[in-house]
Amino acid sequence: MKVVVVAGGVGGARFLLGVKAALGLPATGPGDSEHEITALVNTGDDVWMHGLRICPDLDTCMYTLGGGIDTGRGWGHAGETWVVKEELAAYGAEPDWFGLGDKDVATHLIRSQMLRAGYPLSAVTEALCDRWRPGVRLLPMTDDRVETHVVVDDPDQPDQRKAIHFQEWWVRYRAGLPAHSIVPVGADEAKPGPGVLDAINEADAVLFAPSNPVVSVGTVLAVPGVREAMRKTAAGVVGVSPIIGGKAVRGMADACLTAIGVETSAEAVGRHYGSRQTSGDGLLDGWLVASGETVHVPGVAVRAVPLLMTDVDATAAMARAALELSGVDLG
Ligand code: FO1
Repeated sequence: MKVVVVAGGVGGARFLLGVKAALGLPATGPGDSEHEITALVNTGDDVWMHGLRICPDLDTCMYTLGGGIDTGRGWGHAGETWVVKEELAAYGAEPDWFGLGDKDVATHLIRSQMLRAGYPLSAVTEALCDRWRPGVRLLPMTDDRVETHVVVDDPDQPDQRKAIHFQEWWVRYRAGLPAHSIVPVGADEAKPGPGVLDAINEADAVLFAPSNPVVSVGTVLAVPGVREAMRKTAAGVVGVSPIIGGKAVRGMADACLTAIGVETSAEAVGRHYGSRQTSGDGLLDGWLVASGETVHVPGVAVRAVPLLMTDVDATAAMARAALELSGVDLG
């Protein structure tokens, strides 16, 4: 079976563990030849820091699916140390608010070296995955540079606005500065990465992970050509709500939804993605919401199931429900 999952960082990676388990694969480690799971991963969070190219969502998926993630944080290596970060701070090197782990630095050194040698991000990701064996094909949404920026009131000059990189808004300010707008800079000129459109066209099912609908799923959908392929594919397209009981499960999806004028509710996000059948630009055939919620999205089949990814079994049940709602036969 060919399953495509649109994913961001922590939520997307955890969901992918469940998709593997739902298809009878071990959650971490290599897959098998019977199933092909492809993750279309957001690269709008990517950032140059200290001369290194950091790709948080790709790395979070790679480490999580490869069994190397720090499960408490949800990002970065297990058993991480921070000596390089401390040494950089001792030099007064900015930024000092970003957690650059020593083991993580090796990943960024390999990636930065390959990028500087002219390899596209997709080839770099493939090379890194040779080591981590995630059992899922991790495809950057694009090989072109797209970086999400957030327009906020300038903390130093309150009557001025400024655009800061998503990572600064997310990590330094914990999304605490109200976002006037969120812009995936470069998206309009970006081309889908190698394999992205083919994966969507050839899929048996396309799932939106319960990732941030704005800065993760939304950014992948902002790459020209991706939405059109989603609307055209023969696969059923099903999303999983990242909002339960009117609250974002983790991260700051609410701050992002507010920035684009969407209410923080499963119903509003479902309507935001829209119906593929009955609207001109909608994408969903199905929408998975949390048990007990009554959600109506015109033109979209809604199902309520437990949505907390408390462990792999719970996530596998969610993934199975999403796959069934997409119309595939899990046997
Ligand atoms: N998130 C934080 O909240 N604090 C950090 O210091 C931090 C460092 C970091 C380093 C590498 C990496 O791959 C991810 C990192 N993240 C950190 C997570 C990251 O900012 C977010 O997970 C994604 O950008 C949003 O999905």
